Amino acid sequence: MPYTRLEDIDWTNWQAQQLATLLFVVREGHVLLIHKKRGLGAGKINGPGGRLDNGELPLHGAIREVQEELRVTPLDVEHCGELAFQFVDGLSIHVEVFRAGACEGEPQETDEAIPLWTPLDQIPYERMWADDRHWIPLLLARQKFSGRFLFDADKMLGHEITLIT
Ligand code: 6OG
Repeated sequence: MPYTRLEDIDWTNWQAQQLATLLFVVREGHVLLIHKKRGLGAGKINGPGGRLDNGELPLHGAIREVQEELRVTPLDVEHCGELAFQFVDGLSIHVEVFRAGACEGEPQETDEAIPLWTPLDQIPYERMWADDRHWIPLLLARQKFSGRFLFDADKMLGHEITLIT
């Protein structure tokens, strides 16, 4: 550290300081996104998600975060991929990514998020983290993925995505 290139990172021994999740409900040609009101990435559009509690399984954390942020329960949840984020200031986050085929209830605005049912051909990548355009299309195509990214604050310095068969 500090890193300037993705290749400078020793990914074999890389361990994230923070474990988090993202979950995308995809239903009837729409995906459930949020305008995030607080936390890392506040002001951006993202999927609902957040950090895991101590010892919590990623699937449980992903469902809990959707319940807390939007007051709905995702159903038919499947694992889609994983993302490793290294920031040049030292922060590192590992994110397990899920999709759901439905949800129970109507999404509501909370202190954390405003729900946005977004048509699949109108995903606002310009208002999202820079990595999203590289893997959300894979999630929508049901192609499993593993991604590694280097960020300097909002700026993506490098990325590498592997398709999982
Ligand atoms: P809380 O602060 O809400 O957890 N997250 C990212 N998501 C995307 N798409 N790209 C990134 O690029 C991200 N970095 C973090 C993971 C943080 C939430 O933000 C996500 C969590 O859902 C750097 O507890």
